Amino acid sequence: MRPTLTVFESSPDRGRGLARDMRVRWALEETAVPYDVRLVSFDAMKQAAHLARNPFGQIPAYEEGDLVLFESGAIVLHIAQHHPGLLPEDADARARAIVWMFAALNTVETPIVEREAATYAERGKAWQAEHLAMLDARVRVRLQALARHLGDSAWLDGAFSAADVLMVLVLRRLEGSGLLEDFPTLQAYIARGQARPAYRRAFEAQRAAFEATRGG
Ligand code: GTB
Repeated sequence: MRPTLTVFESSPDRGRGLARDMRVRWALEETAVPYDVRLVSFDAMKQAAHLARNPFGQIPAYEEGDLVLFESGAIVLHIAQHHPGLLPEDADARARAIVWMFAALNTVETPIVEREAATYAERGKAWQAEHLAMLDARVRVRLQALARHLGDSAWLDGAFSAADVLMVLVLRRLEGSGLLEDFPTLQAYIARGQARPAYRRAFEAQRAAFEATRGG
């Protein structure tokens, strides 16, 4: 059953692959699953038809026959559980990969998103610089631990997995922040992910969608 992925009609990241549909696109490319795309406008995202797909009125949403899923991490896990290539066969190794999927979304992404929100929501506020310094420090603690864990390894736990799909894209959210520059291990890790052919295909697909909708 060919799945349909619902994504921004016009992504605010302007085709930089930072919106959360990129995780799902990358997972589908890694597992060689062809898919269709539905584009939704910001208005349509809050209408009943899309709320039936995602109760929070957000992207991504994923449909496969009668199955309708939201939450990018859960969608990536679903794809990884049903197609070979993104989770190890060995039960313990599979459990560890799933641990790292949660770590990417709960332990690493959370302070990164909090920091990102403060950069625009608190713009112009007297306390922003002090608050950002505190949030930067929290992100650095996570980056230090992650870099220590990775060490000389290519991927988070043995072979490339769905956890790496999530972690590489979570880390990409720090682009432009200046925080990654102190962590060459993590910069090399991100570059390894971006060099994968499946990543390139996913990136080009989301960029083409953005270019098409802006008339370019
Ligand atoms: N936990 C959910 C998941 O993982 O699926 C979060 C989904 C989510 O935040 N979706 C965002 C959304 O739909 C898009 S990805 N926002 C619209 C709304 O809430 O009304 C977040 C995102 C948006 C833009 C950029 N950017 O411009 O760089 C990066 C990331």
